[in-house]
Amino acid sequence: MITLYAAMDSPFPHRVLLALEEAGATYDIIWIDLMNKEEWFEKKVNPAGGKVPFLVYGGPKLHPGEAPSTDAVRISESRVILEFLADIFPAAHLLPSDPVLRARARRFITTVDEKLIKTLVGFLFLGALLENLLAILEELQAVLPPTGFVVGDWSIADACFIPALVRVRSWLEAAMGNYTLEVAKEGVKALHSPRFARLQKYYDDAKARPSTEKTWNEKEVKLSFARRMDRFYKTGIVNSELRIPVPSA
Ligand SMILES: N[C@@H](CCC(=O)N[C@@H](CS)C(=O)NCC(=O)O)C(=O)O
Repeated sequence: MITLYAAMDSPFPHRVLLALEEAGATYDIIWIDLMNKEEWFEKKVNPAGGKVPFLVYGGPKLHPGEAPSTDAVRISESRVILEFLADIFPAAHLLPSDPVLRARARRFITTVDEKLIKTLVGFLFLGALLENLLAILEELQAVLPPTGFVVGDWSIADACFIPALVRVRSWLEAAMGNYTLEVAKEGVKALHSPRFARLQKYYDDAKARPSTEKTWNEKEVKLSFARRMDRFYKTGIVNSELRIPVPSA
């Protein structure tokens, strides 16, 4: 029995959903509304910050409001969960067997986490320059092989990258975030330009993948993100760890 606690607009649980689909796993999802988080989630399920994703492995079927059984395995942090899934579903090859490719996949994930995610938050909420975001995407593009996914075959490195990439494209196209319409247009134009030709192909391949088709609910993600931006403009809350003075209109 696998249960994933997830939230719609967050790219982190999306990583795990992709890997579960790629593994052909049978699993339950319990959706957490981060804009209106119910107490039970932090109290009974994930006391370490009440963050998603959170995975429960083993134990009986879970319902919202219930605590997982104490003998079930409980794991937080998307990257750790992805490695766990790679271990328990070896036939799915979520990580390649070649140590060099495994190292490359993990290095790529580190760049996504340490650079792309941070820059994306800065761009969406805090006025960071579009060019900063484009520069990181270019850096990631530069290590992609000529064809295929991050290390050739699909791996957990793609699970980490695809949720951020599809969101960047979608949010820029809809000009969602704390930046001007002109900046949004500039971003869309750049991503379709020859500068990002390899990334465009990667994006097309990622979008065509059944795991992405099944898990990328663009309409719902946009609705959820709109609520998040609304909260930001009213309260200055960027995420559970960062709050700034209420931004001026
Ligand atoms: N490093 C964590 C990040 C997870 C994370 O930050 N999740 C956010 C959603 S984007 C969350 O659950 N925040 C709790 C809240 O907003 O209350 C991971 O990779 O799983």
